[in-house]
Amino acid sequence: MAYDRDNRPDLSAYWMPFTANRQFKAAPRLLVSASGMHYRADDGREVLDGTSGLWCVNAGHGRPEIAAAVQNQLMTLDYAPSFQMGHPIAFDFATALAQIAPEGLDRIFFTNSGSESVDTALKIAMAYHRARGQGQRTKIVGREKGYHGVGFGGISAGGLVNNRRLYPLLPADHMRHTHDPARNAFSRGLPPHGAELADDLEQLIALHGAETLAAVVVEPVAGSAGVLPPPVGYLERLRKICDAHGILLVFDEVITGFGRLGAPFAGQYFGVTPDLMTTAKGITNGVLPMGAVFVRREVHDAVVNGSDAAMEFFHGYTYSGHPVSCAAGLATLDIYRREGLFTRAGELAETWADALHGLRDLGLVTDIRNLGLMAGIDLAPRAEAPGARGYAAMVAAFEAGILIRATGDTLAMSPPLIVSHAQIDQLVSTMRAVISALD
Ligand code: PXG
Ligand code: PLP
Repeated sequence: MAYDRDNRPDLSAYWMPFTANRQFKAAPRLLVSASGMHYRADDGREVLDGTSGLWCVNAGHGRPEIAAAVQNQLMTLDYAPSFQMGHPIAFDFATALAQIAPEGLDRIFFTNSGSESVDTALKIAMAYHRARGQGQRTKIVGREKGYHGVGFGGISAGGLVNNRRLYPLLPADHMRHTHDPARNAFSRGLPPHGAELADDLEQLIALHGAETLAAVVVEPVAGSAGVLPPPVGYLERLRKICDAHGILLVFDEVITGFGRLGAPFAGQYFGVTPDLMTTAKGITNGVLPMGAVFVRREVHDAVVNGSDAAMEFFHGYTYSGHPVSCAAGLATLDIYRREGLFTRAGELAETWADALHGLRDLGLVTDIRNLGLMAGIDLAPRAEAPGARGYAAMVAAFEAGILIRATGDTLAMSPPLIVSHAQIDQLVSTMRAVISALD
């Protein structure tokens, strides 16, 4: 059935995720099709995708190569059991991922989402320590403002209060976040100040004892919290402290993975290699659910060779390594490679930064941050109504023909890596008009 403004679906049954349901259903925004850099809304308008969907459609929409690979796989082997049985394309996809992975992270565990990747990585970290006789290492260190999905492991490591406050959590503690507009406002790229915040980890070690800590989990660039690039030297410092205390370092690359910064992964961009890396989203260009945990070979070997049990690791999903998702993933990697999309964000980064920082004269704008093809713009909150101005900006931007994200009063953009210079201009000039018109 073709939907349009006069022929809308019944909205009542679907309980929408991370959505103000009552507000949305009173004034819905429906997307009905997509191609290349654009969505089409149900009133027929084209909307330029400034967010790669939800940070996932890195090669743009409606790629025929992916559609063909998916159709072919569906008709060849639509599903096969993932436990105690294998199918070739899952092995092929893992091999292809290992080839683009940061140095040494060449063992791959498949999941279906970023949330599952994070929970899986935490279990691997704990299994690793146990296999080495350090089973008391079960606590997790995360960071304020961190987003690691919505599983119980991910919300425990995460640092967003609304995602945590209602639930019992796993043992975890948190470093301070690195957002410091007083010292770093309007930095281009990495903020100069704040590497010393990594020393919070030393304090948590002093408080808890290193022998109780399993893993430190951070986004190399915090995404959901409003695009927070790490201070110069910060990630290096975390790596050093983890090494000194036998704590595993997990980079959550669900957003930064697959070319967002101008390298396949942020670990490569920063020259800092984690022990585990969680991914999802761009792994299939967002077209089918899939995630993967990349594991340093020694960590894998310690678990897999460190146990006499026939089954070394009691974990997995019905759809781990789903053949159709693997087909989508292999076709996606082909596109990324063939079209140079792993490095395109680096080629555009200066243009992107110039265009964005051109907005700094707007009275409501209190900070602008950028890295690769990510951007965060902070607006001064309305008195007594935090988040209202950001939400109004998102709605106005959509009406003006661009899709952006708002988290509180921070506006985020992360366009597909195929974005043109003219489309960058359109995104930023529309943002200028939208922000200028806000009350
Ligand atoms: N880790 C990170 C770093 C993420 O950004 C997840 C884990 C969870 O992935 P799944 O696939 O379970 O959603 C994410 C997801 C936004 C936004 O605009 C961000 C995400 C998802 C939806 C919206 O802030 N990140
Ligand atoms: N709940 C029940 C009753 C199940 O049988 C299963 C899987 O067999 C699950 C949950 C887990 O589902 P999944 O493997 O898709 O995560």
